[in-house]
Amino acid sequence: MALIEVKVPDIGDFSEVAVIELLVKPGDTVAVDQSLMTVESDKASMEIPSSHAGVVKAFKVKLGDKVSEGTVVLELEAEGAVSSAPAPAPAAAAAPVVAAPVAAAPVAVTVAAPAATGSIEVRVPDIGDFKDVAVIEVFVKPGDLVKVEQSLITVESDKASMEIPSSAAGVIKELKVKLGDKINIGDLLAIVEGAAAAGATSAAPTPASAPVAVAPTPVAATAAPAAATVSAPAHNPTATPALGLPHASPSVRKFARELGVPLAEVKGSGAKGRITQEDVQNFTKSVMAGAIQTLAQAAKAPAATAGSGGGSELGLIPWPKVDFAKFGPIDRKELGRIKKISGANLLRNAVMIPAVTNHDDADITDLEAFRVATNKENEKSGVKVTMLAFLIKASVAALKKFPEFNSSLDGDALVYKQYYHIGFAADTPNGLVVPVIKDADKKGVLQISQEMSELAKKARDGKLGPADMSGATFTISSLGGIGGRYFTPIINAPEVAILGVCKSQMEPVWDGKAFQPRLMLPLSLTWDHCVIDGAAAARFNAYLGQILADFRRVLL
Ligand code: CAO
Repeated sequence: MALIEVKVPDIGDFSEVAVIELLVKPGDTVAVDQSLMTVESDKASMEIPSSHAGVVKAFKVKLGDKVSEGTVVLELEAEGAVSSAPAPAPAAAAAPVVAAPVAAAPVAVTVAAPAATGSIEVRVPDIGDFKDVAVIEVFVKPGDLVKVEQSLITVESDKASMEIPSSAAGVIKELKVKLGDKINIGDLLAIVEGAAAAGATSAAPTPASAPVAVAPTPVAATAAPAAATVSAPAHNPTATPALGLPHASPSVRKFARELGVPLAEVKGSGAKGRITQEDVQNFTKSVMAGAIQTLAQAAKAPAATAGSGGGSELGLIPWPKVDFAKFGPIDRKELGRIKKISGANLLRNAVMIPAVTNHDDADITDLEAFRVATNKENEKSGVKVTMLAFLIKASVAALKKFPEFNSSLDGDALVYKQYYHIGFAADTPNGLVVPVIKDADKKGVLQISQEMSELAKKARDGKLGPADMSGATFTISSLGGIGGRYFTPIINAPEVAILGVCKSQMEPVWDGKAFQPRLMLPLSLTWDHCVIDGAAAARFNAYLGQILADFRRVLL
């Protein structure tokens, strides 16, 4: 495979532009024309495309580096030396390859003209290679007073965007374009009723004409630079719309538009507050989370409103947006896949289930002694009997006695399951997962212990498959090996209850005559009040406690 040097293509008048965003990383497979990085000057931002398809071997520049036409930006192990660049010989293995630019430098546009009065046609100037570019923003309306160089519209291709300025001063009489229109060089944009001090007139696409009056201002990744460029000039105080443009690359702007995300509401986490694709994704997620909450509220609305005639809207204030870095150093780390998935599930379950938690204590003095003795006897077998395995077995007995705890809601019906698959929460370096012991009612404590230890290892190694984690009818979350007294676990929908267990400890327990030292296990049972009543939950916990205190009760 040939090693190819990818260089900065002809980027027009721009030189020494800063690399502000790397869009690929070593090891990535890239296609011809795929954007590799974004560079930005004070007037434009543009994405540098790959001249070849292949695998990125190494970057030759880093964030903040200044590059110009011809700078080697990365090395590519080419899959096939097919270049989109106009010049280089396709077969030239190590030859420098220059990709076609994706964002044309602003090109001289308008011919300076004497002051004009009367109707003046403002046309699309020379916008380089771009054809059929879409109008994505319109800054002015008929009746507005515009100045020369004031931005009228923004156009955008998939790789760059730019503002088209007015070539004349005066009042907009007619606007000839609207959002979504595709425009080309020479197209009529507006009729301006010329003011006495009018500047250039026609936007004749004739760069040869010497005096350059107006150039389109690329705002590609722009915002901040565009604001500086377009609005800063003192003679152009009315070009305020450009000030509000969010700072984002063209592809991010396109991405946001496809999702219907208002960029103005997205907080950028990139350099100079630049909005990245991830910011747009995070914004979408936060909106979705809000929507789920509202849906949950809406689902409950009939009950809530029946008596009171109100309360159907959540009416929450927005999530606080805090610039944490203002208060001290921070380190931002994106959530992993498991955390994202479990977070979304936990949020839904927490919001949608009217959950109540009952706390109780179980006397496990004898059970623990039995467990320790069993482990001593079985030392050579390699299987360690765990308290959690006993809890699974005891829970099955309680689920059999109180079947609604082993059920799920399905619309208006309750589905009672005749099988007992018990999930157990496992803490892994990547987040919380819930492997499931299938048919726990048919298995002994030894077998459950062994399966649990295998599943827990698989969980830690990130090797659990969907089958290992599905079908649970009831879940146990044990923090017993870690500590704490009680907690309120969140139900793992569509289950209707979950048992939380904390660390057992010796406590003085009154036996009617004296305090006795007993090993007490804290239990926290969370249950869905749509399905289960408080009395049933108290009975479930009490029964569970009785079994744990004396496992012979399972036989009764
Ligand atoms: N009280 C006191 N000690 C306990 C105990 C309890 N309830 N449960 C376990 N222990 C002790 C054990 O005796 C063992 O001690 P030794 O090492 O001295 O023998 C130690 O804690 C570890 O126990 P274990 O090997 O039996 O493991 P476990 O069954 O407690 O836990 C697993 C296994 C997978 C559940 C656990 O590793 C885990 O991931 N727990 C966290 C679950 C979690 O995060 N829940 C919260 C979900 S909600 O966010």
